[in-house]
Amino acid sequence: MGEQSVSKVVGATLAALGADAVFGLLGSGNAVVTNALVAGGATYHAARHEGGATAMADGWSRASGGIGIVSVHQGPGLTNTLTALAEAAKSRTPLVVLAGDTPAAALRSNFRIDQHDLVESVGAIADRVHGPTSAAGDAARALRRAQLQRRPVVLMLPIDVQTLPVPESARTPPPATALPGPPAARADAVAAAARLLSGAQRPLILAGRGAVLAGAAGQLEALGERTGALLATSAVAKGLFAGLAFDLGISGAFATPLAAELLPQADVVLAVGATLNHWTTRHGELVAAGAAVVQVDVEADAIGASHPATVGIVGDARLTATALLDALGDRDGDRAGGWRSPELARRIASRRWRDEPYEERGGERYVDPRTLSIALADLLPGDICVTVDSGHFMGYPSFYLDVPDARSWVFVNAFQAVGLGLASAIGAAVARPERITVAALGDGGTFLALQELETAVRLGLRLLVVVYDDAAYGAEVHHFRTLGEEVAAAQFPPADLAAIARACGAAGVTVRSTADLAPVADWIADGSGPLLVDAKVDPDVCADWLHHAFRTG
Ligand SMILES: Cc1ncc(C[n+]2csc(CCOP(=O)(O)OP(=O)(O)O)c2C)c(N)n1
Repeated sequence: MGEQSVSKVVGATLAALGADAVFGLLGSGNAVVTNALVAGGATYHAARHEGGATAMADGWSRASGGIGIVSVHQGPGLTNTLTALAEAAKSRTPLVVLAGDTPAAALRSNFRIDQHDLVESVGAIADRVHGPTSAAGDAARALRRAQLQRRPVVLMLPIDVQTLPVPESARTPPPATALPGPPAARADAVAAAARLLSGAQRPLILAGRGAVLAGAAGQLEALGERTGALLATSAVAKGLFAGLAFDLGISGAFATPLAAELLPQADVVLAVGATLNHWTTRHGELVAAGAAVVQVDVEADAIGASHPATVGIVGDARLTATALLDALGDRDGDRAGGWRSPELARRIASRRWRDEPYEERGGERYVDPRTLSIALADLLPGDICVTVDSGHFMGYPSFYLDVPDARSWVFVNAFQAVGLGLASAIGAAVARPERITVAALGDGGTFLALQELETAVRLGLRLLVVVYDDAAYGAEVHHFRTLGEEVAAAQFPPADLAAIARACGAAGVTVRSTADLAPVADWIADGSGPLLVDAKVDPDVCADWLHHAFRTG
């Protein structure tokens, strides 16, 4: 074997440990490590902006369950990742971000910033490659920390250290000690929760991102059957209970009227990997004041942080659900209680969002965003992935587009940053190239990420970009209008996004009525590469859910 530099050993180590998809933007500070990853068997996907690369790795990780790898240049290469990095940190997405760094002694380098404090300030873990003898172990540690702590780890690679030769004896990481398993719940807390659940008349299981990350769907479904509980998810965990008769869908601002009626009737709420924040509870309204709340979370800090918990269980969602099943088994034999009934199942099935009447808006110039979404849902196959950006429009895909499971729902809104949806969708599409990925965006979010249309085309992805185009930052317009503020600064002249898509090499279609969707049906049947649907929606339609969102307190 020829001489191996630190960069080569870091890339080779990550590849050997299973690094799969790498998203990045090349500079001198990350070129060698990236090439070493590829030489080791990983696949590199070039983005057009480091923020895009990071959001792609986030979307890829959410859809695949793997650890996403990002590769960026030092200084500006890293600062460009920050918004997407904050989203990934808040969403607990495991990523390893390889970032060049200025040499410790290069005090006057243009690229110099405090990279460590920068990334820690947005919730990522800062780590570094220390030198030739530790390089392999440093790389292995970054992967391990990302996996264990469910967060992005930024591994700094100082460019002077990168080129140092690694002695033969240090080219492989020290043997891995087995990863500690996820935390198991305390038996007394499980017993207390089981007592509450077995005494419940109307139990509810409310699952969040923690349940998705832990892969707890099956255990929670069994727990629902065992206790007669109704099921619901936070917005980010949509799809976890897809297809189940007693799934109420999303709890929170996006809850159906029937869900909003039933959720506050629960007398015991089992919140699993869901922090019961003001989005999920509609500022507390969806949890009855007298309801007992059992909260399960891997982090002790999360217990009771947003909503008081009667019983707190620090533990992994899947393991805790299994422990609860065991505890309930001992207590109750085969008797299932709860409020499940064929009649309730029928009501739930007949009161989905698409069954709720609305007054059609649109006319010659505009398509009603609800009608558009329902029509798209009817055209699309069942096995799709949906990614949702941030903005007023985001209720529509959340209401009307169904996904087969929670890993097919990429809801990038933990940081509430507009503009991450397109790149996240690209990452999700890379993870599952055989099926259609829908990127639901506003026009504002589309313009913030436009350069990645070229990436989607270059990668030949089956991506349906649906732009709810109201020629405005609609969420801001609707909010400030009610406050009597001037809104012109948030409004724009019409833009031909379909033409912009075509200029990037994608297909593009402008939609003002469902009749304009014929090319979309053709593309779904046998299209290749991305299609952008520029749906001109009425800028004056304001969704009810926005009133919940903008309430303070
Ligand atoms: C990066 C970022 N910039 C600004 C905001 C403030 N903001 C919240 S919603 C919104 C409008 C988004 O517009 P668009 O994507 O067109 O969706 P719409 O609200 O019109 O449906 C803006 C600018 C934000 N959340 N994130």
